[in-house]
Amino acid sequence: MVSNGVSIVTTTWNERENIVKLISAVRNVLRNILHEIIVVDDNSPDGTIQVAKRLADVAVTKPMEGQTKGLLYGMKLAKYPLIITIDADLENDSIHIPELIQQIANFDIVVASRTKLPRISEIIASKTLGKLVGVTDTLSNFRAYRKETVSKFKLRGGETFGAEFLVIAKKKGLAIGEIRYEPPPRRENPQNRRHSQSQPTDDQGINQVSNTLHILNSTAKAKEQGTFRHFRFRRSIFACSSITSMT
Ligand SMILES: Nc1nc2c(ncn2[C@@H]2O[C@H](COP(=O)(O)OP(=O)(O)O)[C@@H](O)[C@H]2O)c(=O)[nH]1
Ligand SMILES: [Mg+2]
Repeated sequence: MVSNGVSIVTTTWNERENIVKLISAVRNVLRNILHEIIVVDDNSPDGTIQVAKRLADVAVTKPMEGQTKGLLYGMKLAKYPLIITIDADLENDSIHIPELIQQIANFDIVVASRTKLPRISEIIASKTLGKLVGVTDTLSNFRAYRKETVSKFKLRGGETFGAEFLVIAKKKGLAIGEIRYEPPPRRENPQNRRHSQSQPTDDQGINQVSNTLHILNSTAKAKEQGTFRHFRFRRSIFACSSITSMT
């Protein structure tokens, strides 16, 4: 599969310096493998797109919609049968790409999970949805996908698109694999990271929790209708709700 090529998809918001480092690291890791690098930028004010246009194979700007819509957009542009999604801020070390490529031979989706989850919303997702799908870091967007898998899915595309994708994949009986890595320290959260000053990082955590609850809730409904037969949903939702009410 890998001999047919790998599409690397990343999204950027004010990553002018990091995108240079990321592209150089990815090119180095994939120097013997046919690949393309796709950058989806939401018109970052720091001019990331000009740098990306010079260094990436595909660099596009689009209206401001956030990271996960950007990933979906970039995945649709991918020309190779294997897609790797990776953050541009260097928190996902491209050194793990070969392992993802190796593992995708055995699975339909492989998630690179962090061994330490810094946000409470990520821990909640891991302890609930994670148990459901057998992945410890459901909100990690550092992943390998078979392109044929991605094109079949209809997704809500919120902040937890990654988790939603895993639930649907599990329901469809796709094979989900995982590799684990120790993440570097999380970077600071400057105000200019996100496209909207009204969407600071705290809100991102709340969005993640609310989307996690939404996905659990829809999954529980699907179970009632007999379309999904996994795990103890009530316990998951209870755990999730009690933790949310504490935050
Ligand atoms: N296109 C686009 N990319 C974004 C947006 N917000 C974040 N990103 C990118 O998505 C990746 C992960 O974002 P980050 O803020 O680090 O998320 P975190 O690691 O979950 O805190 C980085 O490459 C960001 O530059 C956005 O609104 N639009
Ligand atoms: Mg980050």
